[in-house]
Amino acid sequence: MTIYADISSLTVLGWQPGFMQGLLAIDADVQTNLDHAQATPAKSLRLVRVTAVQRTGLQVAPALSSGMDKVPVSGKWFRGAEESRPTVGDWVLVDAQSGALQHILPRRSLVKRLSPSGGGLQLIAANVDAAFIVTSCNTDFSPARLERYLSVVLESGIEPVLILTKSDLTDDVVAYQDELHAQFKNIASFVVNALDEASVLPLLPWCAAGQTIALLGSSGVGKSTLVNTLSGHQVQLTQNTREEDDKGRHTTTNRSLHKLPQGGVILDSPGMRELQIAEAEEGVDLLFADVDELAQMCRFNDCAHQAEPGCAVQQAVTDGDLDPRRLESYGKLKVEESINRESVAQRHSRERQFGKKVKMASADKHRKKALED
Ligand SMILES: Nc1nc2c(ncn2[C@@H]2O[C@H](COP(=O)(O)OP(=O)(O)O)[C@@H](O)[C@H]2O)c(=O)[nH]1
Ligand SMILES: [Mg+2]
Ligand SMILES: [Zn+2]
Repeated sequence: MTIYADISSLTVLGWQPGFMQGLLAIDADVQTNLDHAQATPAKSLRLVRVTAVQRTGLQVAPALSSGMDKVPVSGKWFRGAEESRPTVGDWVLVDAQSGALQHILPRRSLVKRLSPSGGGLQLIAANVDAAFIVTSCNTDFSPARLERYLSVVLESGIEPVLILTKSDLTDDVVAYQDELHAQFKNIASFVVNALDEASVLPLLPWCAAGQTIALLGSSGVGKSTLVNTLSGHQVQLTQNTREEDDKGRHTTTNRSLHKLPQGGVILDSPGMRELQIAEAEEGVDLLFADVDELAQMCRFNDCAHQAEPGCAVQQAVTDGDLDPRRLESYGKLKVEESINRESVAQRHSRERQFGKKVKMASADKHRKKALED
């Protein structure tokens, strides 16, 4: 088995030397598998990155030698747990001839949420180094909403950057800046005019070669505008120029990856109406590490930080050292996260049992058939 990869053309797509280990592990597996299956003809694999997920398959880069950049994904990839499915930003091995997906490399990070269409997880982006969490200087700005995005991003070890767009449309830039610093003092944040190149210059340090940035935020906050301004030309449709249908649907219907002139790549995504977190317990704890630290000093181990005597958390609120809004948000996210995590786990276990039944039924059929023959 040969894996074909032109590392120089992958570097401009965000390839980092750290991914090599995962590739070699797969390579070893492939060799072993082949040794045990002498009948399988040797094939070659291409290493590519998923740049968009479409209903009919994956868009990948660089294109295969046949010029093909859309590759089919067989149904078997959608049968297992959501995390074993390909998503934007994944490094994958595809059959050099047919383009069929063969392996997904181990990910360095993964952004996921509870699927809005019920039950399971939805993968948003893989192998992300930094997340631009975008909101605007208007009613979209909500610390509680930002905390949801932050939990998901911190969970995966991705560096968060908070971006408030539309600074040119408000007289209160300083008030927004102060609020950001007060609520998120340990997180990089910027108030920008996304339409203005000079205004987005402070974001360039995150856009260097080898870096992959994910854009997260509601629809209409200026994510695609940021992609265009950072790119120096229009690569993404924004809502100004959108081919809007009569329901006023968003322009960016798919997640997609774009190369930036600074060398990095940026993942645009459609706006999210809601971000329900799941499997983000560590992210929530990291975001509220200060509250957790206070909680260690409560008199009772099982303190609910309501009206218990000797509650260090409530004391901090009384002393003005802890914003009661953050305490409330922490509690809410903890509960939501654990309920959603539980429901995802239950769904997975149901699916596993169903999978087993299908396998057993099919084995039964084969056994019967063998007896009949
Ligand atoms: N004045 C101004 N308009 C902006 C800014 N950022 C985005 N817009 C406009 O807001 C609308 C939505 O932007 P778009 O990039 O499509 O949002 P997306 O849904 O997050 O991708 C478009 O009309 C943009 O031109 C900004 O900083 N200032
Ligand atoms: Mg957009
Ligand atoms: Zn307490």
